[in-house]
Amino acid sequence: MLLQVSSDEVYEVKYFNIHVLHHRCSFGWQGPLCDQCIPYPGCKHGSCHGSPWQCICDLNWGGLLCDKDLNYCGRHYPCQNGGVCYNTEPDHYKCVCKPGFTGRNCETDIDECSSNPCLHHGTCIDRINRFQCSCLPEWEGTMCQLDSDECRGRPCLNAFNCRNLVGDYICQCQPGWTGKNCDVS
Ligand SMILES: [Ca+2]
Repeated sequence: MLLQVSSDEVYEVKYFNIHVLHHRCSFGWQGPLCDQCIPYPGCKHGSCHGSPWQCICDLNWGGLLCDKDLNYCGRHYPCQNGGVCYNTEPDHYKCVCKPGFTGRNCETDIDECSSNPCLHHGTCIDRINRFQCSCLPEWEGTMCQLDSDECRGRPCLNAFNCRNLVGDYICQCQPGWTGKNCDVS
C-alpha cells in the first residue's frame, strides 16, 4: 500500500521521532538532557532535589505529598478582632482571642448584657469586654444600684436641710417659708 504524505507531515513524523529519542531517559529522569529528576507522583508543594521519586517539601509545607499547610496562620489570617493565631499541626490552627471576643475565629463579640446587670430598669449597652448602663434619673452608678441624690442641686432655698428620697426630696423649711422648695413666704 502506498501512503501519500506531504512534506510537512514527513517533517512532523521525523521531529516526533527525535523528540521521543531525546526523552528515552533512565527511569525517574526527564528533560532534554535527562538530568531532571521526576518527583513522587502527586507531590504538590515539593520537589525531588536530584533524587528521583522524592517529594521534599518547600518551606512551611508538610505531609508525604507536601500538601499539608504548616503555616495556615500566615497564609490565611483566620483570627479576627485582634486574635492571635497559632499553627498547631498541619492544616490546623488555633486563635487566642482578645478579651470580649469568642468563637473559633474570634468572630463573636461577647454580649456582656446577657446577665441583665443593670438594676432598677436601667438600659444595658453591650460594649467590648464590658457593658454600660443607661440609668433612669433617680438611679446612678455603674449598675444603676445607687439612689441619685436629688438634693445635690441644692433645690431647697430657705431650709434647714434637704432629705434625699428615691426620685424625690423633702425640704425642711425655716419658719416663715413654705412650698416645695421653701421659696414661698
Ligand atoms: Ca461586648
